[in-house]
Amino acid sequence: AQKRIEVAERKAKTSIAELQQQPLYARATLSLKQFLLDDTKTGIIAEFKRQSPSKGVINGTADVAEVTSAYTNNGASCLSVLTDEQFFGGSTNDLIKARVNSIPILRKDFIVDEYQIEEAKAMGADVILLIAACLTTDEVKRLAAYAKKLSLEVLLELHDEEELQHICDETEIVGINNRNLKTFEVDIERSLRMAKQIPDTKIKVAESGISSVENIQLFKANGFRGFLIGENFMKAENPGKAFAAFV
Ligand code: IGP
Repeated sequence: AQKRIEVAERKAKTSIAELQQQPLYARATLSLKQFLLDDTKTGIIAEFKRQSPSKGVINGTADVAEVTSAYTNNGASCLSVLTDEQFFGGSTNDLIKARVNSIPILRKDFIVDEYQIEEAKAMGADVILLIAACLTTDEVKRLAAYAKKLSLEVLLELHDEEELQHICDETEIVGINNRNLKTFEVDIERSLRMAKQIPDTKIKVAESGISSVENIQLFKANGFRGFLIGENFMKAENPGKAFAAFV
């Protein structure tokens, strides 16, 4: 299957050899899969997101180390940190600062090549996001295999039925984005329908627009193990406190 969204290539500043020398590159990564399969944990992937194309500025003052530490101490199973600057106001530094925590971290970005996977490893990420809409099926296979070689796991993100073809042996964790990438509309029913078409061997993650414990119960009842939540926490002045009150 073909990709449907074109992502502009970025200029590489640092060589791969230099990335591999960075202090966090050699650390032992954590397994998101393991954290999501642990029934004693919440399954919540708590996101640090300053702004978004649909909402504009969500939180202009939150401190990344403070917020991600509060997420972690109150039971998040994983952290998601936006590193895309152009649309989400994130940065490599945000992820490095979140690395004070000992739970898996997802590098949330538009990954289209191996260089960005090397970068993810160098900044201390454990998991990379591969968005089906930005990639061909062959690219997903190739990039997922590359991530595995670096001991990184992959969250493959789908947002409609046509993208189910992007699931492959190399992608063990599959996210369904409840938010339509073009209209920004949230449709949970569509996600539940799609989930039925994903093999049971895959770990399913529900993404976006989750704002209640009832939402999570519904996803759980439909076989989901992970719940990616950003805005619901970030829109609060103190996102860590909002997380603590939620769980
Ligand atoms: C979080 P929300 O609605 O809880 O803030 O959503 C996350 O799913 C969303 O930020 C997201 C995203 C993405 C951002 C999902 N897929 C791809 C950037 C790129």
